[in-house]
Amino acid sequence: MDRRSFLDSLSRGLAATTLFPSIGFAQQGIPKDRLIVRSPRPEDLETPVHLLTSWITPNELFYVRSHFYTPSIDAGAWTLRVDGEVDRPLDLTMAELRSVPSISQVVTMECAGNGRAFFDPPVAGVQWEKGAIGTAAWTGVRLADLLNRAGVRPSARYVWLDGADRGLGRAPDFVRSLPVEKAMHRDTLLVYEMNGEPLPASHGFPLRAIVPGWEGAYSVKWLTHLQVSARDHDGPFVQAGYRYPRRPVAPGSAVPAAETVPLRDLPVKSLITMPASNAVISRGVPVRIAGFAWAGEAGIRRVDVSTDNGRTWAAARLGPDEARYAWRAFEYVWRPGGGGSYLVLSRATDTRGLTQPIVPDWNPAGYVWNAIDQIRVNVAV
Ligand SMILES: Nc1nc2c(c(=O)[nH]1)N[C@H]1C(S)=C(S)[C@@H](COP(=O)(O)O)O[C@H]1N2
Ligand SMILES: [Mo]
Repeated sequence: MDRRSFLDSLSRGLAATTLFPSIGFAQQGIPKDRLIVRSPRPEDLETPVHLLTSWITPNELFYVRSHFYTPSIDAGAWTLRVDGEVDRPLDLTMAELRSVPSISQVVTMECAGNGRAFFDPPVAGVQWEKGAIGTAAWTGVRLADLLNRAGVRPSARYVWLDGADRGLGRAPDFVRSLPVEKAMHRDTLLVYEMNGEPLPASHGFPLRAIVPGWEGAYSVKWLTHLQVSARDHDGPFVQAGYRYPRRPVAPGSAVPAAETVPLRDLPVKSLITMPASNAVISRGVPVRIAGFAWAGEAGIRRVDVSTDNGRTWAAARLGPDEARYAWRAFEYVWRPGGGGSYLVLSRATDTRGLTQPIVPDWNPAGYVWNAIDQIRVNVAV
């Protein structure tokens, strides 16, 4: 399937998109006026979950997580440097990248800190609730193709990814380190289009990584430098951030770095997007409960819904749209027995048989909250 028909095939629920000329300055910010501002600058914007109504998230509704200011990049002057443990270092222009046959993939991206606001005791960091997640069709090239062109040496163990953003004040640069096996995986991409448009500035124009199934911070934006290395990067975004306790810890405790391991793939999780929490529903009318479920590198086997505080569960119907690393829609039609206030729960199970916990493990940075989701619905008496 060529790229255009691939994108056309995704168009269900997505407004028509236009292909823009490929080379130019960073796109002006797309309007993000419907998002929740967790920080205006650097930009941390959360999607209100009731706006997540389609399998593909439109660009103007896609959450933004940036540690530092969005760099303004002239794509005509921009190059990507590939060096380190390689036989032939490369300097690639955007025109060279675009001359390679492109591939498109629908991938769900979620910030490791999504749901941080729900941890008890509370933890420091952006207080994301449920909407630091979205799904897009990403178009670009395989990272493995570039690495093979450069000739990765047997000594290589990691690929360090660096973007054009700079640490604020004395803050260190945002650099992430990807194990070479995941970097060489055919599904790991460097992309220049998001839902058929050039990458918007907030999402990494002109080029970003897409590391499918793994927590969002691996998908480095505004890429300028890939350094292949025999060792892990020693910066704080690798050695301190995005790490998780090796064993479950008492809530509130301090965990030394030596007792942590890097976060990688996302755990199984579901999200009810409809009805909105605290909605008031008329009596006697069936209620459509809908949302999405995802599980990092695994697929979704089932989603169950409970309308009686988890005493009983019923299988939801899974939606028609599927892609290896994309969330799956679910739907359940509920006929409330009578008026009153109800908790509606959703619980996903992945293809490995893993299911969502009632209470996720507390961890000092508040990562990967994946409790069974819940909303409250009030049925008119
Ligand atoms: N260069 C750079 N890349 C980055 C970040 C950043 O701050 N700088 N944030 C990361 C994090 S934490 C996440 S969750 C995703 C968010 O991508 P989005 O803003 O396109 O949603 O980008 C990742 N890539
Ligand atoms: Mo993130």
